[in-house]
Amino acid sequence: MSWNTSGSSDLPAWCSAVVFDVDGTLVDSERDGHRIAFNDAFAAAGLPYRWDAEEYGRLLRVTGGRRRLTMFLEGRGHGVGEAAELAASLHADKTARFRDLVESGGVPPRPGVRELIGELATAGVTLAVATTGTGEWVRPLLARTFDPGTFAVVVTGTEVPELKPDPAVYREVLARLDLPPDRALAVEDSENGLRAALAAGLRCVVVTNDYTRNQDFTGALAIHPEFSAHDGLAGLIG
Ligand code: XBP
Ligand code: MG
Repeated sequence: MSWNTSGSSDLPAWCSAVVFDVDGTLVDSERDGHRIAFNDAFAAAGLPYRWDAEEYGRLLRVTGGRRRLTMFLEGRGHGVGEAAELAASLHADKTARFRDLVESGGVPPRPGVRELIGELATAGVTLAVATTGTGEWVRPLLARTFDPGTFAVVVTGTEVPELKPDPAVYREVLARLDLPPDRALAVEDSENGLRAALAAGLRCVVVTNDYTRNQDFTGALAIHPEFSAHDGLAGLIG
């Protein structure tokens, strides 16, 4: 595998690879995507729970849909074992529903993302994905949103033992790229994602959204409110 050792004119020489988060970063998927699928799964199971947009924002502090469900159900008085079992079946149904939404084109990229990815690819930067999301919907989402072969490596929450803020997913990406952490830049939208990237030794740029705007991004290389606010590749870093 060969690396961009000289750097592009707009990116520093250390930046051989850019590793993107998915939820909230490549796509605005939470409030009008995952949340709706969770609520439809509750309804289909005959459960009275519904997550409004505000409550879902608080629940997002727990990464991973299945973990989020388990914690919520335990908080609603379901016993530990029962909550875990119910969370597993609800999450399987939710995943199928969200995958259907992805396949119908209902989860578009954030504005400016496709342009940025195109610029990075043209500059010879290796691209990868590190997400907590489930492989069953992540891979079809990437396939329908980006050109084939855009990402050299994709690691999902299905393939790692611990989810963000644990660094496992970033470590796995670096291992598969055979790249040291100081040669890669992470792009994240949340504090949990930033912590995961930093703990794995990557530099990290944060592009916030409505759910994450007020989180603590201490340690980020740069913080932006949107992708379209960037001035090309250099604007992403600085
Ligand atoms: C994303 C998540 C995921 C999604 C739902 O975090 O935590 O759980 O909310 O997807 P990040 P799944 O953007 O930091 O990777 O239901 O497939 O987990
Ligand atoms: Mg995210």
